[in-house]
Amino acid sequence: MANPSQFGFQDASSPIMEELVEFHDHALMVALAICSLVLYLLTLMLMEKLSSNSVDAQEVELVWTILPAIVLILLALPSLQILYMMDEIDEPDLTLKAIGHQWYWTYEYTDFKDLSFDSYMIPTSELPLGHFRLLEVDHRVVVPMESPIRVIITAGDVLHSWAVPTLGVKTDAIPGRLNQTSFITTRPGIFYGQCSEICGANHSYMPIVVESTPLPHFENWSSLLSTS
Ligand SMILES: [Cu+2]
Repeated sequence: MANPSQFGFQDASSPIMEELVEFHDHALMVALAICSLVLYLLTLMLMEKLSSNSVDAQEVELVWTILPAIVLILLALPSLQILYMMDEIDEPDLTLKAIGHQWYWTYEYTDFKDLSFDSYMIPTSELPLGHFRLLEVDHRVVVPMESPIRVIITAGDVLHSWAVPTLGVKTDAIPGRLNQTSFITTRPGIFYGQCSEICGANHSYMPIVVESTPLPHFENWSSLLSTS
């Protein structure tokens, strides 16, 4: 989860998020190079005496047309690559259905034991010491780690958005429409997210908690849940 006054992304817990963090760093390096060049030219212009002997400068015009084009290609290509990678969903081990409601999430494991439960935020007054305010829920989404998970996302009333930053997932939940996304968790852990579409008065009070566990733990959890 995010630290107070954190500067940058959370550590990646899925391959897609690793790519996204890398792309973010790459884009920032391009921006740094551009800023340095512009700053250098600005100082140069302030230092030098102004002259206007460059009325006809074909070469420099050619350079400052082609160079930005190359920079744009350097940004667009990796961006498109990640976009298509995020779109790819092949052979998921598990399909999870997330339904946004005012103001809680309902989860259904429709292809696995037909599990279904609601996930409400734990109010601050009932929060155990050391737990995270506005982030903990009564029923976490438990998924097996290192398995491809498909998430089908929809809403029961208004627009919501199912987002878990450390997994690189953010998909709108739209009433009457099924949106699809997927992720693989690379390590066991508890990953926090929040509804990311302004959905009403209690928009801040419908967090998402994904718990990634080894497969035997997941099977334990699911058999406990299906018997209760
Ligand atoms: Cu919402």
